[in-house]
Amino acid sequence: MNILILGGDGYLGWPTAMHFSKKGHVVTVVDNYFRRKACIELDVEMLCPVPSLIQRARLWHELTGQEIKVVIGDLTQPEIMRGLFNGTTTYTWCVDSQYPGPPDTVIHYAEQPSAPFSMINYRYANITLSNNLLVTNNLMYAVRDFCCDTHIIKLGTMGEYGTPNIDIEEGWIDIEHKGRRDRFLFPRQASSLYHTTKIMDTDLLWFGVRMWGLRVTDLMQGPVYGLATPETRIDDSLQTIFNYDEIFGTVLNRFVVQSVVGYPLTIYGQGGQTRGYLNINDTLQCVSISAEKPADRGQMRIFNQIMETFSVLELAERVKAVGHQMGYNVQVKHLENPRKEAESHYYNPTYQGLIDIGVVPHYLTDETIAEMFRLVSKHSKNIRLDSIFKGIKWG
Ligand code: USQ
Repeated sequence: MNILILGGDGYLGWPTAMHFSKKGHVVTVVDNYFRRKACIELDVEMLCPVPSLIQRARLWHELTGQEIKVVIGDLTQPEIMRGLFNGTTTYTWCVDSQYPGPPDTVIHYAEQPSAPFSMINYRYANITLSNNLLVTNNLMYAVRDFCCDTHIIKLGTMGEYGTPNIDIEEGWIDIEHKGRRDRFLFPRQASSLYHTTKIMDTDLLWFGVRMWGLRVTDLMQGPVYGLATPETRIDDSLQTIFNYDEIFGTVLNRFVVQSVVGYPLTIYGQGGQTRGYLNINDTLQCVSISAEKPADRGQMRIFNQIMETFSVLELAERVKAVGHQMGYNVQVKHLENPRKEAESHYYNPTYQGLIDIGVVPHYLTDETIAEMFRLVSKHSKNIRLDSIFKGIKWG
């Protein structure tokens, strides 16, 4: 397949690019280094310095003989997006500069992915809104105008649903009202501006499916954990961007880093907040199988991309237990919750669709947590305590 990955420099984008490239697909990645620039602006750092996208693509080629074409560009500019579909793109780095044709599959990660970032103030809210909606709209129109058959795989988020007091279905719900029945998108009610943009993305693409018969898979992903995939293990310089700070770090990754440096685990409020989680390797599996088994033309296929659910307290207990076995003195601390969210709630999402198409879950084992400890501890000298908790208030 000819695969285009939007947001190819990120935590998930780069491992996804290597995953598809290793399987022999033609891969192009696009990124504007948003995350790297935002980390500098907000004075937070990644666990370790990661070579640029071009340097990693060059190394990947040296080590494997496979090419990942790189475009450094801002996809909110329609011309940059459209060039990838009509053959007028200029590669920033590649081995073979011949255009491989319009993509069979586009994997869309090119979004501002942090809920706390979106809640800092109106400026960061605007960056989130304009980036996420313009990139999605530019993608939708490029596909509509140049290759309606391209399969769009968009990363959505479980946070679109919020924490309703009813079971969460996979994207759709049948409603009977005054004796008549119809099928609708499951009610969404986000608790951050970032999550709200993801709802709007879903609405945009659903519009494109109804209007122009596009082919879309929307993956409602929960928080991801982990640092290593088979391809990042090939060489230290191929590792992925890994954040542990309050803005870009996700909770389990943060807890492992906190344990390694003896920082009490930052449980926000009561810790009863329950979410669906998945290993970074399962993100690759879900995206990969979705690409191999695409949605039909005119179908908006929605999967809940999680493998199991945990409360924050349960995660903290799991990390603490493994840390103690490994000789770390892990403490936990309940902090006043900087976010506005339910701390004790019903949560029962359905997540069968991806398993039905062939995904085999990697569950969170003690060994998985222990491996995270081992990988993080290699870089413990880089960990900055001051970026672990800044207390960005949402209320
Ligand atoms: N939490 C803590 N302590 C921390 C960090 C987080 O108690 O130090 C709590 C949060 O309050 C929240 C839960 O852990 O209740 C998850 O927080 P998170 O920061 O891991 O995840 P979230 O902000 O929801 O966002 C992340 C990704 C986002 C993705 C989302 C999936 O950054 O891109 O869309 O997970 S989901 O949460 O299902 O919406």
